[in-house]
Amino acid sequence: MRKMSAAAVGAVFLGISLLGPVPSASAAEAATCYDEFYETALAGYVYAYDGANCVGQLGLAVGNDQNWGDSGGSFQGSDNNKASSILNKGNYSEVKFFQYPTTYTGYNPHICLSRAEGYASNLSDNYFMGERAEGTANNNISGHIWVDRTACVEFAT
Ligand SMILES: [Ca+2]
Ligand SMILES: [Ca+2]
Repeated sequence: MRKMSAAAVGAVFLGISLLGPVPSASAAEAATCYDEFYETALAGYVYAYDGANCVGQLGLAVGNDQNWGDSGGSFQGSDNNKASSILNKGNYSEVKFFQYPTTYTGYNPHICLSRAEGYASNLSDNYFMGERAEGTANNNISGHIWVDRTACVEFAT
């Protein structure tokens, strides 16, 4: 059900896009993750935000949170399927974000964010596994773990 609602949001977004492109000037005027947040982010943590450009912090985590929809860990309840921008200032190199909680035993697409990349300011143009058919990571992340670089197939940019 929750994935249906994410798809509905995407459909609305596509509808808006048909009316005309959103002026890129509005994005240029907005703060970026770097300007506003990366410099002051705590070393060792991964952050997630409800809005683009690191606006509307959902939470931050020094460790793993394998289910963003449960009542434990750094991300809980309504944090599930809500992240629209992410930031990695961790001491480990990569954070692997999953479409479903990691306890899910079926196919679970992911996207990774490296410390070197630092942040992804708008997940709406980042697709799980780098494949458009997998769907955008925007409002669709349900868990994360810290991993070695070799554990990732696709990286957010
Ligand atoms: Ca969001
Ligand atoms: Ca959690």
